[in-house]
Amino acid sequence: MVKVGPYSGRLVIPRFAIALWCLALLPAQLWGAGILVNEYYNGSGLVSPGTKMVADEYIEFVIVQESTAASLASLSFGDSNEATSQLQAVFHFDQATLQQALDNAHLSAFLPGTMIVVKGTDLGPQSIAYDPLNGNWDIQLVAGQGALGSTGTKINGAISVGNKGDTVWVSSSLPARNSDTSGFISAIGHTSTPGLIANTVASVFGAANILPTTIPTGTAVANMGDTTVALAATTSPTMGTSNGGQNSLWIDGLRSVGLAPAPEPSRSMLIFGSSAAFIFWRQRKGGLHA
Ligand SMILES: [Ca+2]
Ligand SMILES: [Ca+2]
Repeated sequence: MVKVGPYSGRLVIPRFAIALWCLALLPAQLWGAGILVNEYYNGSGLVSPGTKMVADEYIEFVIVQESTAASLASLSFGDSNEATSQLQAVFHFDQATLQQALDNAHLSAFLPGTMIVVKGTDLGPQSIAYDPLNGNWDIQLVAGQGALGSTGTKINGAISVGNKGDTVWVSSSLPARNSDTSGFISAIGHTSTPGLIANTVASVFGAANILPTTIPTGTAVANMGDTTVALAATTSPTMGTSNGGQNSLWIDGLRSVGLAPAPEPSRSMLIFGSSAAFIFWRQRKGGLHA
């Protein structure tokens, strides 16, 4: 990467080398997409045929950096068993559905502050009328339609939030086995008796990412904070909208950055700045891998 210029004799460091060095500082998980688990709801229903998800439950994600349909579709997400000892369901977003939402909005990527809901069949039809430039920031995918079970893994369960415990996660890679958390980029959960997965989430992302309690049906676990997670159990779920308090202030802030009419170089700097803040937060949490 470093060479001596043939004519001047000065030490020349090619610009691409500097760029590569900067990019090498970015964790691999940040390349594809930036997305965090923001809330999940514990219902009492059954799994509808063909959906692999309890019909009255949902998971809510928030996008924290611009993400294309392809990058989001390359991720895996799911839950754990009630004992939080192993992964239970493994899902992925359907790329064509995400692309349709982007086409509806005339955008090439989902903007920071966008919310993606994956829900059971009892919670209304799928909604991909995405239009953040006019205030419509959420899309809602029905399990079995815009969000699909990943059959390429040996883990083939249904998303079913447990009363005793659960963890909901996003991974940059398809888990190789039901204990594989190596690709996790975000996870939250609840349990008073943590198993392997909950313990790993607490050690990688911070103890605050596991709410130390059981929850009854009809209860959501919601992040009331920002990238510094502050979980609360609530009987007032907010499917597809921010969770109030600091969570809403943070997401409003993400949206204002995403909509800022900045020229391209400034916009890149903003994105780099949010990435750097995200990395700092991840490093403060104690690392990326289990
Ligand atoms: Ca449940
Ligand atoms: Ca919410």
